[in-house]
Amino acid sequence: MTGRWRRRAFLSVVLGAPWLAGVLPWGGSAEAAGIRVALVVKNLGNGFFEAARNGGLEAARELGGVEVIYTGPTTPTAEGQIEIVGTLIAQKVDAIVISANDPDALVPICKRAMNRGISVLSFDSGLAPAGRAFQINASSPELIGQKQIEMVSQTLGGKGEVAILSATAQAANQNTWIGVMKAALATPSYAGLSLVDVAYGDDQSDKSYREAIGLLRKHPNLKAIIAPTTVGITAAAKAVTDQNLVGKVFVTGLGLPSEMAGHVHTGAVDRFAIWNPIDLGYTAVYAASQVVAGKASGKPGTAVGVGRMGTLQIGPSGDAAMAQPTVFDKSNVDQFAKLF
Ligand code: RAM
Repeated sequence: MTGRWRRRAFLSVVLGAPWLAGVLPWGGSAEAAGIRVALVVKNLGNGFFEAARNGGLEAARELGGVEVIYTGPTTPTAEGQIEIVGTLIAQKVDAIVISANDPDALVPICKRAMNRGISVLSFDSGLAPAGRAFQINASSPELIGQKQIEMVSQTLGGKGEVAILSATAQAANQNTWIGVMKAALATPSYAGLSLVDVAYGDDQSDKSYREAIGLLRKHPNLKAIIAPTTVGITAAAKAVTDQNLVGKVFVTGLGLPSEMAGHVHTGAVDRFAIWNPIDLGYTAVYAASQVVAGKASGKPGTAVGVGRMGTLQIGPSGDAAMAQPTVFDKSNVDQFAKLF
């Protein structure tokens, strides 16, 4: 038991009340027992992570006594995150919840954090098991990958050339989904679709846009771009629109209804999918707080209570998955665009 853990255990005994739930016996500020949870995202300025931050803040408000430090590099690099984690170690935060820009490069610094008694979890884009207690996946990686092939097949009537426009080449989440997509494309159900290219826009709008234009020029028979990233899908839809290819080339993948509604209405996007990023951030901060408080071990095969999201089951390999991705089209995009 580390010093911090001892202190927490001691506090919970002394207070004799569920202090994590923000109910302090003297009715004072919960800050006295404050847990500091750092939410380290791939990069700042990404609407997906901003929605996750809002969910994290909601969990902190609900729990009381939890402070969320929302941080990340300006561009999605492992180096930027390594520097940030180093600073968080020096600041002695209680937990680090990270969407990693590289599953392996972050492991040594995250191990150092754990050795100093900091709870480390990954969410969204996972860290290799050696670098964290467990990984929270928004949904099952298989479902996310398959859903994108199912969508493109529905839009194209099962036929045509498709290309993938991804985030960074090291992103564990996108790489897992691409692996599932390739496997699905190799099955007889999708024999009419051919994957002609995979490009990387690094979750930067300008680079994603340039890469999308590059795909359109390089593959004159391209029928669809699948972008498994909220940044990439927006840039690809804009590229298709600017090139006057709406109706000829369709864009699909993972997007935020708030960013995609316009493109769905113009027809650049027929359908796309996503899970609720607010719920993901809420779950991540809630789970981390529970581990810090000693209310959950975070060990494989155990469960963590996550407030309004119920219970997170940690699988045998230390991975926990949340809900199914939802598909959005003209019928429901406006309704959800108000939320995320
Ligand atoms: C981008 C990021 C994030 C991913 C979403 C779908 O915002 O790459 O990691 O989960 O897209």
